[in-house]
Amino acid sequence: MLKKIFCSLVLLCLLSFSVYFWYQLRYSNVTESSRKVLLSSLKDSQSEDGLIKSGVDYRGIRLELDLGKENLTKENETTETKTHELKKCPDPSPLLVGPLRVEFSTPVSLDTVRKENPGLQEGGRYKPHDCVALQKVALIIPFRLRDEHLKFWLYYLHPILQRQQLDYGVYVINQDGDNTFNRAKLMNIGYAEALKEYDYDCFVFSDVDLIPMDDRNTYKCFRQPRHLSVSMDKFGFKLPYNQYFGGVSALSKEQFLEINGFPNNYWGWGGEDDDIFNRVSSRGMSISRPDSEVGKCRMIRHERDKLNDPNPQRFDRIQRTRLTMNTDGINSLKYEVVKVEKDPLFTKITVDVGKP
Ligand code: UDH
Ligand code: NGS
Repeated sequence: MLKKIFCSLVLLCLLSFSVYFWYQLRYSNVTESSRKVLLSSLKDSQSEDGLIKSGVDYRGIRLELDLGKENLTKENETTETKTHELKKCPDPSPLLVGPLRVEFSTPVSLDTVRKENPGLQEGGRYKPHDCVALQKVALIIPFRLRDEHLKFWLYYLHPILQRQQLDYGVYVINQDGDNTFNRAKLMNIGYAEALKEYDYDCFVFSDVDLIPMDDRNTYKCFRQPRHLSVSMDKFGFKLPYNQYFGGVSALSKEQFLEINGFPNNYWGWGGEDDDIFNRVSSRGMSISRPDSEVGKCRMIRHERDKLNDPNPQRFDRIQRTRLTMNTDGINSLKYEVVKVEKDPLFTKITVDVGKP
């Protein structure tokens, strides 16, 4: 009898232990895997003071994770621990100096620019060492046959962007062949290609011949789409017209997607920037701008480019933005990458954009 009771007790104990272990194993796996799914499915979004990840978790509950504080999964622990120790970079950056002297009389060489910017990583990438940048910014330059201008752009902009403490990359989107130039389509391509490389949350689109004259004009994104080249020397340091959105502009990923990116069918000079302005205002957004002192910039003087004659269709097209913007944009973008070149100062992506 005693033996029977003893045996039943042992069996009961074994059973409870196995139930306990099974429960532990299952519970910890579910938590771990749900967290992984959650982290990878959350979308980036921007807050006033930096970046948060937000979305809906596996239970359908809305979450906002500040990645600066969030404990990440084990495989990320080693790389992320370093980031955890760093604080967010202050806003504005304490490294800014204000007004800058900008002139183009002495040519610069790429070698000099490379030597003067030893902190860059292959492809024109940079991030501050002692703090976590507030934004990850892709700088997109529509380009064809403007190598002299590009040297000045890199010479002036790299030190400025580093003082602005941005986590950034420079993408020169070079139109291949000798068809008519298409600035807006090249900028769409820049957006798509940069995102293949890094999780950028802000896109600054800059003409290659425009240089800011004050480093307080931060090349980052704001709550509203930003126009940065507001006070150009060639327009007497004034806006040529209120709706002007050409030269240099900055849109967050969300803002860019909200307007379906830029038009792909403006071939030749003019109007594509007005179309982008129309897209922004038709979505109820406004344009944010620095004041005319901080927004001063110089344009490198040049002749009209070949294969970029004024587009005779531009006036008709800008009348129809609201009708065309949902079907012509980042959702209809088609192109082919011909070549990708990595220089220490920039990533050059040569593309076939097709023809009109
Ligand atoms: N771009 C090129 N190559 C070209 C054409 C344009 O790289 O062949 C790029 C470049 O980044 C340029 C931008 O596209 O800054 C805008 O070019 P644009 O021609 O629309 O504007 P930009 O202000 O010149 O450079 C306007 C015509 C100037 C005529 C001056 C006559 N004295
Ligand atoms: C407007 C153009 C814009 C252009 C702006 C400034 O007239 O695309 O002039 O040009 N719009 C149309 O033609 C519809 S600029 O003086 O920089 O060459 O950006």
